[in-house]
Parts: sequence; C-alpha cells; structure tokens
Amino acid sequence: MSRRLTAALASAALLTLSATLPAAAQSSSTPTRHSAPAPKLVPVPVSLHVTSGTYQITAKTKIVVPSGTGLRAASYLAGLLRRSTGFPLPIAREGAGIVLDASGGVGQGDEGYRLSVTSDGVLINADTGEGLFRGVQTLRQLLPAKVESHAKQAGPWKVSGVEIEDYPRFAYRGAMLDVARHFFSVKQVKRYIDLAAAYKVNAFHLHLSDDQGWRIAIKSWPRLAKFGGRTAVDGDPGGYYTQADYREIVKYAQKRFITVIPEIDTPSHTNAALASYAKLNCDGKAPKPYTGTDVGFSSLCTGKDITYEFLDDVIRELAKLTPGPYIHIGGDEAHSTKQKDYTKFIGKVQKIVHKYGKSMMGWEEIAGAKISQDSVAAHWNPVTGTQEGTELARNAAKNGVKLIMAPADHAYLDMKYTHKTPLGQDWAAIVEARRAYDWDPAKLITGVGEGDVLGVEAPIWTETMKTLSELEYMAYPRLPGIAEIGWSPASSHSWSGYRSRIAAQGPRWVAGSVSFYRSPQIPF
Ligand code: TNX
Repeated sequence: MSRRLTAALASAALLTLSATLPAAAQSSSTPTRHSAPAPKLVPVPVSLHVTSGTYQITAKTKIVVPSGTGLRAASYLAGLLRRSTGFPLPIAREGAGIVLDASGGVGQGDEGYRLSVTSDGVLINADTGEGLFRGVQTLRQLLPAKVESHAKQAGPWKVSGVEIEDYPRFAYRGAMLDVARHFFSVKQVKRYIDLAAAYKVNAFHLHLSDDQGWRIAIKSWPRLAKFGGRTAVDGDPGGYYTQADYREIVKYAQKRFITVIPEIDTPSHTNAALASYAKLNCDGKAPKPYTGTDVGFSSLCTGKDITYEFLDDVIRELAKLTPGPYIHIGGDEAHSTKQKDYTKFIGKVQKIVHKYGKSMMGWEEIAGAKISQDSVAAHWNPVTGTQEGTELARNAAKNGVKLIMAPADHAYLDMKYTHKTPLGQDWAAIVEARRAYDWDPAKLITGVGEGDVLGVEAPIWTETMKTLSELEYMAYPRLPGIAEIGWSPASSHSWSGYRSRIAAQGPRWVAGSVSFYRSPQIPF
C-alpha cells in the first residue's frame, strides 16, 4: 500500500476525532470578538474570529515565502492577484506582506492551516505546502469578488481582520468528470479543475472510457483512442488525450494539490474498447460503435486470457502516468456479466492494479467481490432506490473497505435542478441546491459511519452536456455544497448558514464568468 494512501487514511482517522471540536462562525449569528460581520466562506472553516484592523494589498505588497515549500501556493496566489489587481506582487524570501509559512506547528494534518489578517499583513501558517494552498483559497474569498476577474480591476484591495483555524473533516473531496459520453479538451478540463480548487477539492476523477468513447492514448493498444475515441453520444465529435495531454492535466492539478484519478470502466461500459479490437470479444467479432445512452449492455470477455493481457497493458501505462495512489477500474452496472464471472474478474483486476503499485478504486459494486482493504468503493446508488446500493456500501464497511460517498440522489451533478432544467437526467432524483448540500456522508446509511468514509465525490455525467458552460451550470452552485460537506465539521452543518454563504459566491462567479444556476433557494 502506498505511503500516501496510508497517510490519507491515518489523517482521516485523526480528523474524525478533531471534527467533534466546536465549529465557529458557520453563520453570521455566531458571536465574534469584533462586531464586523463574519466573512462568508465556503467551505466554512473550523473556527473563525473577526478581529479589528484591515490590511490593504497595494502595488508595493510582497508575497513572502520563508522556505521553498511555500512556492507552489505563492505562485498560485501571485498569478490570481496579479491578473485582477495588476500589481507586480513579487515573491520574496523575507519581509512583510502576505506571508506563507510552512514551517509547521499547526498540527492539523497536511491540509490544516492557520490564517490571520491584521493591519500589518496576512499570515498563513501550515505544516505543508498543501496546507498553505488550502489557506490561500480562503484568503481569496476574504478579498472583494472582483479578485476573480480575469482582467485588471480598480482597487482598493482590502482584507478585514480575521483569525481562522481550519482543517478538513474527510481526507477525500472529489470531483468527477465524464469525458467519455462527451469529450472535453485539456483547456476545458483545466478550467473545471481550477474552479473546483477554490472550494478545497483535492481529488479529480476522470472517467476516461465508456461505451461511447475511449479518451486516453494507450501505446500498446493504439486503436482504443484512434478508433474508439472517434465517437460520442448522439454522434457528436469525439476526441482523446495523448499521453502528453494527460500529463499536462496531471501537472496542472498537482499545482493545485489535486490528485488525478484515472478511470477505465470495466467489465461493462466497454463498447468503445470492444469495437476497437475484435479479439477482445468472446465471439471474436467487433460490435459497432455506440452513440446511445443505455447502460450495462456491454461486457469484456471475462473468460479470455487476452482480456487480462489487455488490462495489464492499460493499467501499466496508466499507472506510469499517475503519481496518485489510485487507479479506478469502474465496475458499475455490469448487467451483462454473470455475478460469478464478475467476482473473479474484479479479483484479477485488483491484482493487476497492485502489481503496478497502486490501489484499486471502483464503484460500489466492487464491494460484492472479495477486495482488499486498500481498495476504495464509491457508493452511488440512491438510498431511496434499490436495497442493493445500501447493502453493498454496508458490506464494504463491514470488510474494512473505505467508502467514497457519491449518492446519485444528492451528489450527481447531472441530475436536474427542477423538472424544467433543460439539461441533465432525473432517474435518481430532482436535486435542487438544498438537496445537494443537506445530507451527512456518515449518517446516510446504517452501518456506514464516520470512520468508514474516506470522503465525498460529486460526479458529472455528460450524456446531456457538451460545452463548458453547460458543465458549469450543472456544477455551480452544487459542487461547492458537496465540497463543504467533505471539508467542514459536521457540527457546522446548517442550511440557513450555508445558504447565505453560498449566495456570496454569486458575485465571484459573475466576476470569473462562471455560468452558474441562479437557484431560487439561494438569495443570490
Ligand atoms: C449511472 S452511476 C452511471 C453512469 C451514467 C449515470 C447517469 C454509475 C456508476 N453509472 O454510467 O452516466 O448513471 O446519471
């Protein structure tokens, strides 16, 4: 098991304890040390005190990083602030200004940080560069909304006094993007990642293959991308990432302390692969490419050796491109694979994932097979629907397998907001902003508690979405709600508090040209 994964799990356990500490200022009614209103932050921090004094960023302000560890966070902050303020904001080793100090002493895990603003400056303390980066995202929301603008704006750039201590409830806060049903370019993917980073999302799961398209070049099986990548839903144009493109995405995410998790969906959702190579089919005949939206009709030939040679090659190449600890093997909706074949198949694939030094992630159906405790299962079946969904998750927990909570009836960003939403689907539920936010990952399923949950994920399936602005419309405001559930203490959960804080994000999205949905449930 990778050291990073062990650390993630250990910090999940640690944070479970810390999350019972009282949370401050989740709503503006919380008493503060000063009478000024509390800044409206998403996710709400563990503790927040308003203090006197105001700091102003000017043309002379420096970003100070006493050690190299802070450089990634500093250059991100400089990039953001230079764009809207037009100030030079040099990064210096010493002096006053905006100080990003990773020399430690915070003791709240890799992502924990302390942030204080006085009239003399801004100080962010953390134990790691990652902690500083999360703190920078908070600082961003303390600045006027126009800081999100991509063009130079007039100041003043004031930050009012505050003392914040913060760390996440769960180690994993993910966003998933389906680039298989419709393809999205590297540039569009980067923008999706960047918007999510503002809400302290730390995992980006790319759904790279499905019946309708294969989106990553695999050198040992070139037809997967060249032929299998041509199609998309409704006959729309396909596309695929070269390995260089993919590395660029990984690097971009790394700069934001976001781990990319590649998914190759198996054994079902594989028509694009089966159409690319006849020899992968049990009858040796390649099916036609598929551009509809049915699920569960395709299956790899689980009894053939070539299937595992194929997966060995794909997983080897993917593992090489993946600095993170996980390879996602799908495993969902294998309606055309017999249960006993499915169980055997998952066991074999897990072995391949281990062979290349990674841990297996999969949809919750994988918990129906014998899987080891370093594997992670994602709960997605709506609790209101089939028994099967909750049983699989409970089973995973019983066997010591950690869960990611992504229940379709709360966390799926492709569910319609209302019956009238022009995009999306409604098979799991109609998911308005409140429904996306108002649930607790550790209370959803009997037998799945805080310690069983690695974190949360908000998937966006793209059968009905083709453009970046359509993605943004479905993801905002719901994605920040899921991110807050994953980050903020359970004791801070309050729809009325959240509602007013998320409303304050509206002007930020306007400034950053995010095509969000103006939910009538939120006073935008
Ligand atoms: C179910 S949930 C799927 C996807 C679809 C999605 C549409 C899951 C693991 N599989 O294949 O795109 O519903 O909402």
